[in-house]
Amino acid sequence: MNHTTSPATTISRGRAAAMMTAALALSPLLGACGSDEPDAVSGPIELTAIDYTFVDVPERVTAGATLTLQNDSDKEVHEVVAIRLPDDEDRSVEELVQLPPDQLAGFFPFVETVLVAPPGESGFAVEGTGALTEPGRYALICVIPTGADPQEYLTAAAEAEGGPPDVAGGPPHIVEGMFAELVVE
Ligand SMILES: [Cu+2]
Repeated sequence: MNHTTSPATTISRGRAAAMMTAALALSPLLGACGSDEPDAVSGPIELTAIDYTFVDVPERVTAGATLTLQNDSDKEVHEVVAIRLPDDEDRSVEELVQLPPDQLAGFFPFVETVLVAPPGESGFAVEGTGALTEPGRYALICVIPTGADPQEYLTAAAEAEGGPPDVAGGPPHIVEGMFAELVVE
């Protein structure tokens, strides 16, 4: 984001200083009462996929919020696999995506929804409806092989009927950093 053309730069220095003072005065209050956490977003949660991360992932959403996925890559197909992590799982998503593939696969029964989006297009649900209905902590991951041919992937995914598509490619996009974490309340 380019801040150099922000309207804030046109605010007079005196006004900016006054706003800064007000913000500083408020911050101890916010910290003291614990209300500095962002409010939960009710959705739709419009995620954007780029090579190789998710953009605009809120920290907290309300139960029932629906995910959408826009793929802004011009070459890679992307997905968002939303996994409702077990309550006794306390490792971060960053730790979980480093597990060996067979251990990571142990979380696939907890998949709530999967959206897939071809390059430059909006996504569609291949599992669930996009809605995150159950409160808890979620991992959002993309495990599509790096460099996979989009059309080949989509064809293989349709043939696999919910199983993992068998296509040529490099490591899954989680290895490139394509994962995120959010809380449904
Ligand atoms: Cu991806």
